[in-house]
Amino acid sequence: PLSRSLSMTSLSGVLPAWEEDELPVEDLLLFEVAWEVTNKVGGIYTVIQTKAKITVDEWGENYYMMGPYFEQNFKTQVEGCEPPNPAIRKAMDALIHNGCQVHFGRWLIEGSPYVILFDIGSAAWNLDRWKGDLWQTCSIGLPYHDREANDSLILGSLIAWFFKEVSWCSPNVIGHFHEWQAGAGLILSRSRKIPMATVFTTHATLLGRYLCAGNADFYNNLDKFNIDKEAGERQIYHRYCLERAAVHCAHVFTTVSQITAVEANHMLHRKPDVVTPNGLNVKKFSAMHEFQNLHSTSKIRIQEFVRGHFYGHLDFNLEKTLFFFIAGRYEFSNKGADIFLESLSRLNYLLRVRNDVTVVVFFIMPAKTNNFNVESLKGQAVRKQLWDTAHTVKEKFGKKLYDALLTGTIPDMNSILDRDDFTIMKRAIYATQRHSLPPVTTHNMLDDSTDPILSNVRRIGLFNSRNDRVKIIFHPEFLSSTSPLLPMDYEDFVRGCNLGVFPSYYEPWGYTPGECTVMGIPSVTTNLSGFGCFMEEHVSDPAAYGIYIVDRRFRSPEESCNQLTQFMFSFCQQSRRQRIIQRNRTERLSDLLDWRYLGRVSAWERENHQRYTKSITFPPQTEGFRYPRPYSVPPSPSASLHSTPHHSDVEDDDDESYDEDEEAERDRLNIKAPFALGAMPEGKKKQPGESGN
Ligand code: G6P
Ligand code: 1S3
Repeated sequence: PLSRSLSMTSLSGVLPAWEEDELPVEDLLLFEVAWEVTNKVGGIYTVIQTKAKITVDEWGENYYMMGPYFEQNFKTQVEGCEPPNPAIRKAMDALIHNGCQVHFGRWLIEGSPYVILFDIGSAAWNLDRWKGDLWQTCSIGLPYHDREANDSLILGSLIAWFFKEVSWCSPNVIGHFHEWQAGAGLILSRSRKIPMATVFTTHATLLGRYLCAGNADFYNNLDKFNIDKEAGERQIYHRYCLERAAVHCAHVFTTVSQITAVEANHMLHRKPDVVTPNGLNVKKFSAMHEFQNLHSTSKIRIQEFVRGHFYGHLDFNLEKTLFFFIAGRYEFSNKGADIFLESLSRLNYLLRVRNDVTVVVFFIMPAKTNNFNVESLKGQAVRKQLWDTAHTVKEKFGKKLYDALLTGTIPDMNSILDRDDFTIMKRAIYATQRHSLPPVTTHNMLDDSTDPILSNVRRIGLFNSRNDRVKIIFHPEFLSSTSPLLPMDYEDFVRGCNLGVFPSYYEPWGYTPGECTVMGIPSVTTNLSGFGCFMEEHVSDPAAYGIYIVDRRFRSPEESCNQLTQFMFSFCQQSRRQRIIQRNRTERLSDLLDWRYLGRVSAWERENHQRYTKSITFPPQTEGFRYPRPYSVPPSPSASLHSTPHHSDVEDDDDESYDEDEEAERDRLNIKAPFALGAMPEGKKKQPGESGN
């Protein structure tokens, strides 16, 4: 398996020729190029970071990631070292001797991959010359004011230069470039006829993102857009040209989902050769209940935060409170925050008239802020003070009780606390009085009046008032365990929530629901996201597994909103026991999202084995397997609450004796062809709704 059916002969002046001879992996160098190497901006960071371990396991010292150098990132995430390969040392030296800074080290993530980072600032003096080169080569001009495009050209020029140097010593080079910011490196490498194999992966098309954010009816008009005109009107024509040129220069073009493959065909005029769904680095626990325990521990921490945030207004029962959240890049309509808010206002109405559940909804989307607001910080301080007071009084009470018991007496409970103790407690309670509602946002927003989330909250009137059953907390910053307000990292936070809600309109893949799945947390996604389509294809009854797929493709926004409201309302009607069963099922899908499985069908295997050999047809990667409907779901939906674990009329919230592992095991055994890594079962594809029983 460690060989590649690929061989390249460098023919000066022409593109590399490929033969069928086997080349062992030891003779190949694989470089993965992305703007987000050691640099977290969005989803691509998650792709390369989670894939690192499995790639290093296979490619060892022959795998390198390349990206821009940022001093702070390097200092905090990279351990500098010497390159083990003399060809790389030599190529780096060639750049360094010409005044460009290049840094080498191991990225301190799982797998510790080697990284080569190029200092853009140190090479910026070449910008005008390199712009000229780009123009001469492919007639793409970059305007001076687009810093991002200029930086991507500097990075691309450095990388193409580096590849040229490497190719003198090591002829078998593969370059995998992600997204348009890395595209210039590919274009220049190809135009300079550097003998190397190239792959370009798009994680979203520039035009798709812009058109959707502008509220275009995108999917119904894919073939009707005048793409040059649209790009020009949005002042991204030069970026679009870089993207399209990279797509057409690459030997292999890939994307992350079928839906984006269709989009790319229309927006970039090339059909991707292969679709490579995004995976995760899944860690399995030996016992089922371990991840349930983690949910419980993290939930307690979120409850603590909520106690502080709602001080003085804590008239809802935290035991009957569910935590929902949405997280990601702040693209209000692309990420579906618009229909989410609308559905929340409808859910609020339904819960007020029909249910005693409260839902606290977190919006974790970074926006421009001027730090935390005083009211939010005060809330946590008040909670801490109440905790300290309770603790002091408890200590005093305990000591007096202990002394009394030592003397063989039971103390008079009415006099065990003195007047001072009561004074302290009364003062603590007085401190919890507030004259304003608990804040919707945790930070001082710079664009408060025009912010889309806040504007919509004002429109629907969800201000955290006492009679609202849906409460909103907008945290416009990514989470961090060092935050003074909500000191949790993202993973712990997700584990503590009950439902992730990601009703995206534009989502080439969508890591957020996948991350929920591998942690056993149910989520809402859509049939316009790569993840949602992937789940629809591979799971017979996704909702039974805690994957609710909103139809945003064939329904109107109003209907989608109603469907989302219904999903959330049904979720609120589940008992604790039902939620536990559902979490077990959700977690069981994690194998499907494991890189160890998805990596097997990655572009590399296909490209190297097929593209340049005789066979260039790409069969669908995961066809042949479909998760059956769980055994414990009654075969007819009419017999149960639709798509939720079997419904019991008995309120069993406190039934902690329920053996969830046993039920999970029964469901697992029912999957006749267990989804074993490396052994993809063949077989008839099940039709939607077909029972696995
Ligand atoms: C886990 C824990 C249980 C806890 C439950 C809360 O399953 O093992 O002890 O009661 O989480 O679940 P909930 O859905 O109410 O957050
Ligand atoms: C993109 O990041 P985004 O959130 O801007 O790439 C991700 C990784 O492939 C993908 O999951 C996401 O849908 C895209 O949008």
